[in-house]
Amino acid sequence: MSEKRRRICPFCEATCGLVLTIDGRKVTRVEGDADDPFSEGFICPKGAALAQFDADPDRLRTPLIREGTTWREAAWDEAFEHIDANLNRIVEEHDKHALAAYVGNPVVHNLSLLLYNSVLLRALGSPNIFSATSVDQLPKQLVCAALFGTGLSVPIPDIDRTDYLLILGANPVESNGSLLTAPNIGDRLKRLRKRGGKLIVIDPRRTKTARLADAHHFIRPGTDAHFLFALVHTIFEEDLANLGRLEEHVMQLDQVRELCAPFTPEAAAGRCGIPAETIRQIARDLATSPTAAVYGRIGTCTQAFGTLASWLVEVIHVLTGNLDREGGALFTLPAHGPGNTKGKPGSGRGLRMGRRSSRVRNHPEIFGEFPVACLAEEIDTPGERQVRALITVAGNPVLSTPNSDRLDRALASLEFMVSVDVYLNETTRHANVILPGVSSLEGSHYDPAFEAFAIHNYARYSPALFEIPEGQMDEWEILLRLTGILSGAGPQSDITFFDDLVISTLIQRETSAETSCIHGRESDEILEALKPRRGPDRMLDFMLRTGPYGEGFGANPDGLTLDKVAAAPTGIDLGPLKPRLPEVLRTVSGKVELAPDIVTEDIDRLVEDLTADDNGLLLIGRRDLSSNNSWMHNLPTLVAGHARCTLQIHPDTAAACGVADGEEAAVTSRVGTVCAPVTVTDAIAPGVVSLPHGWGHDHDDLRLSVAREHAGVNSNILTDEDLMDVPSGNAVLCGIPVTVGPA
Ligand SMILES: Nc1nc2c(c(=O)[nH]1)N[C@H]1C(S)=C(S)[C@@H](COP(=O)(O)OP(=O)(O)OC[C@H]3O[C@@H](n4cnc5c(=O)[nH]c(N)nc54)[C@H](O)[C@@H]3O)O[C@H]1N2
Ligand SMILES: Nc1nc2c(c(=O)[nH]1)N[C@H]1C(S)=C(S)[C@@H](COP(=O)(O)OP(=O)(O)OC[C@H]3O[C@@H](n4cnc5c(=O)[nH]c(N)nc54)[C@H](O)[C@@H]3O)O[C@H]1N2
Ligand code: SF4
Ligand SMILES: [Mo]
Repeated sequence: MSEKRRRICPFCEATCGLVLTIDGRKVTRVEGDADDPFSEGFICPKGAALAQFDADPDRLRTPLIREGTTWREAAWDEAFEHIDANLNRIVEEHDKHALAAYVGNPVVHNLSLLLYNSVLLRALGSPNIFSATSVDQLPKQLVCAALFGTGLSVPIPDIDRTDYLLILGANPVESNGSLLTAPNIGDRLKRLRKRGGKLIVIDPRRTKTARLADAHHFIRPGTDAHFLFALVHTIFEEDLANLGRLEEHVMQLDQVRELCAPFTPEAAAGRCGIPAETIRQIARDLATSPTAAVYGRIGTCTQAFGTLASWLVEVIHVLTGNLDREGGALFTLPAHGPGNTKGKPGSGRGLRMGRRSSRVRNHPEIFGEFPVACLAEEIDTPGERQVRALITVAGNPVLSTPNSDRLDRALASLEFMVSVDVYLNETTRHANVILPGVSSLEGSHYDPAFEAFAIHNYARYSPALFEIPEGQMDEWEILLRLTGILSGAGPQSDITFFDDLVISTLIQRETSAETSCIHGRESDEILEALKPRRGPDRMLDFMLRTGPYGEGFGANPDGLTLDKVAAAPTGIDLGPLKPRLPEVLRTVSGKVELAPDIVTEDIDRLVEDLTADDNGLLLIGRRDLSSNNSWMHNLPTLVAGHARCTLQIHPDTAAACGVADGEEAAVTSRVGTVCAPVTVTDAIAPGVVSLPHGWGHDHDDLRLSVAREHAGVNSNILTDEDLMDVPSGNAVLCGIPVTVGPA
């Protein structure tokens, strides 16, 4: 007897609603949920492959302990005892500085990991915390924290209502959007144009998104900040700035006016390759359209001027009056109540960084982390406080971070490594113990992170579809067992004790906060009201009940609880985004601090770059609808058909380099060389080559039988750990100098 069950797709930020047909423990069909008002029935090949992931025989289900070059299945208790003995030995011989952690992207897509990861990291007791954030959105979050007070206060382009959308360095038709949860985005962009809106795309490739646009312009990789500064220059020069109601909420406008002086459209054009007259026209259109928004993502973040480019996006929103305006870019008000809904509305502590620095490169901490481009050197540079043990949680840094050959060697040299992961892959092969997560269908699902970046306020929950199989462990429990080990409670620590401690701490924080709806209440009473839930569901229920729409444990009886959200088949619609200024701000001044030092101090470097003499070949990446970073290549339908890991190159550039379509080319950077088959196409700018990341599954010792047949090459063998966006330390992954020739 088969039945249909609804489920939110866990794979990407679009969070599509799916309908799964299940027969016993088996998923027999996956479809888009036509009744989901948010995703409108949309599904992509990855969502459709959810059944394959669930059933993948290579997906790990038992802890593995490595003995030399072979792996042995182990009982959970033995695995934790092994970890306890080794981590404690290392901490005794050195101290907690010898420990490090790397947290990967799927943590944000997994409720258990998202809510309990910070508990583990606190218990680590070491400053050596790294994550995929610093090969991704860190510059944007840094800018938002500096301007608006928290790293989660990211203005979301209001694509369903805007009249003019400028997209740079993002290809949402292929990636389905990031820091922009807008399922079925291709149709949304088509509707934007149908209602008379304009779409402009700036990208070194003519992408699927560019093909939907009114205009597409090639840009020299890494020069978006020049282009955007020239837009700002034009807006001031032509007296087009019009802040409207923002005027009273914004400071340091005059500083921005002065800083943009060198960036005339002519000067920028020479560097970015977009004609000065085009730059002027885009500036005028942005300023004079009834509403407009700018969306910059991976291409504008993972580049040499990622912070400046991300900053200029927000400066343009401010100058054109589009920040916090319907049709412009607005702040969400998500149900789970993140930092910019807590504390005193309108002001706060603002951005704090640099409380510590990394040992080798002396890079300041941001949001409690060091840049992952510094991870290998922390392991392979001898000395006091050298990293000797690593915990990875849902991360594959060997394929996703710069100079991965060096990191691969560094991981092999560790004294001990633990991975919480679902595959034996390029990174986890270096672990001494792998602790397997469950299938995502065996846990409940909610997207606190992506609801905070959505174009509409929504609350959607999926209960676990299947029970956790005998002999497996939910990941929050795995993380609490590791927390026990790191806090000295031993390998057998009582999960319930730690879980109660975590929730009690959260409750106490709320009951003692003056602005909370449960201020002054007894903690025990709140704890009692959360029964019988435990783990992530209890935490989520608490967050929803104390969030901006929450029931407040009786204070607002019509408000949200997890029960209410769970009872709504396609979630609860909390309405379109609305203006939130000045309430959303958590800056010290209580204003939008438009020209913070951390940003403006980097402008000299950009001015210098304005006249840089750079004609060499530059490497960028790209994404494919059927792939997801490094870890979905073991699902047969996603690797079927044409090879995806090819080197795209313009015909003129190919001729100059002596390579031809279908042939192998050698690509060389300062740090490495890879060989990949060539795709010649005029959809990429001359002087630029593109290779997707996340491939290179060609080691003998991986348990990825399908991926190994479609190995591809690892583009991060070419990316360079010395190239960073200076203010944030984010890795440069777009615009790597390379040479190309026949293999
Ligand atoms: N050159 C280049 N490099 C890039 C990028 C680029 O554009 N160009 N993009 C960067 C970006 S944006 C990102 S986010 C990073 C991603 O970098 P990572 O997060 O390091 O890599 P992923 O490929 O997402 O690998 C995720 C890991 O989590 C495991 N996993 C998957 N699901 C689960 C689960 O439910 N539980 C557990 N425990 N494990 C799970 C997978 O097996 C895999 O080992 O890559 C970055 N690297
Ligand atoms: N199918 C699929 N979906 C995904 C992922 C995936 O791997 N596959 N990964 C997920 C993750 S972790 C993330 S962070 C998001 C990322 O989502 P997006 O930001 O949309 O990522 P990309 O598709 O890589 O698009 C980046 C674009 O920037 C362009 N570009 C490169 N360099 C520059 C530059 O210097 N300037 C400009 N203007 N453009 C440049 C590239 O050509 C590319 O088209 O996607 C998520 N969704
Ligand atoms: S776009 Fe695809 S992978 Fe992303 S949520 Fe929707 S179905 Fe899942
Ligand atoms: Mo990402």
